[in-house]
Amino acid sequence: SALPGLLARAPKAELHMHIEGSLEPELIFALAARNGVALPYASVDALRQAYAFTDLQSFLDIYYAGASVLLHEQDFYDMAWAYFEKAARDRVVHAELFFDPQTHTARGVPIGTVIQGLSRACADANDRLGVSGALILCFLRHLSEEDAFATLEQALPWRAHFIGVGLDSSERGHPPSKFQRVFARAAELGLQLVAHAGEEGPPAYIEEALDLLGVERIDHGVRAIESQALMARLAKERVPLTVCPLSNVKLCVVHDLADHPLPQLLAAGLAVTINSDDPAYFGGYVNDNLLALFDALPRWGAREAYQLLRNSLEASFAPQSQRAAWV
Ligand code: ES4
Ligand code: ZN
Repeated sequence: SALPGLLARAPKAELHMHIEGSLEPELIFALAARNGVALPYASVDALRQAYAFTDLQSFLDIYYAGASVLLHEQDFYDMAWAYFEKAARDRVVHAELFFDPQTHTARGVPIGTVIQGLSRACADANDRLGVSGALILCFLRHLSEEDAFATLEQALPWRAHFIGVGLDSSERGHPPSKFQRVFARAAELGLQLVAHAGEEGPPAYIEEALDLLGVERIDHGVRAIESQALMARLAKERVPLTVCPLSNVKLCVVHDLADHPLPQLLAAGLAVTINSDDPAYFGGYVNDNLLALFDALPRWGAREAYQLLRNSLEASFAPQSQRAAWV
């Protein structure tokens, strides 16, 4: 069919990807050698073999270990530039990148090193690849709200270099309510607000993210499928869900793509988008996600493809003037 080509060539936005999750094993080993960092894996292949996850936590343990090779501004630049080159090939016209400053500041890397490296890659992606990039600072929810506050304050000298804040890491036992005050502070600063909710956590966490944090989009949100009332609300309010199909399979959130709740979410009128989450760990970039999904869902065609890609552009935080040129 013509669909794979259409999906690959159509302009799209990527709204849910963790830049540390784009570190390919080859780049992890190259940066480890460049920086003299010892890795607990003998080879690229041995590291890739470890990518067999049973849940979110089993992934996060390896993901934080991989990020330990990032020390200098150039390392953050090289990581983000490698992602933008792949995004451009996938016809991503706009990408909003999550980054986890606490993963780096805890190892003694200054937050300015992280933000400057990533921000310079965004500027170059815009100039050389025609991909507009923006940064969203994520708080690690397994750490305290006090630690999140300190991170936000440390980032303020670079306020102009990021557009919003998010919430990621271990969801269960760390509800959005834990971060109500720091999100209120971020809102005062004029930052956009998003949060991971309803990946492993219950539908109530999605409601908390909306009602207590005031988020504009929900990252994942697939467990909304368990609550008819919540589904109706998300559809009525057109709250975008940034869904990551290959991630959901790799972390055992869904059994396989053919069982994914996406068809029901889309049919119920939710503004769902397709994203890669941690592309180096979960089996591919945004077009790999789209192709695998449409392959697993034979009832989906051009109508669904158009809707999903239009949703991604409309749900982005790009200025209205820029979005008007896309849709
Ligand atoms: C993540 Cl898939 C996922 N969920 C929560 N936090 C994350 N950080 C990176 N990937
Ligand atoms: Zn994520």
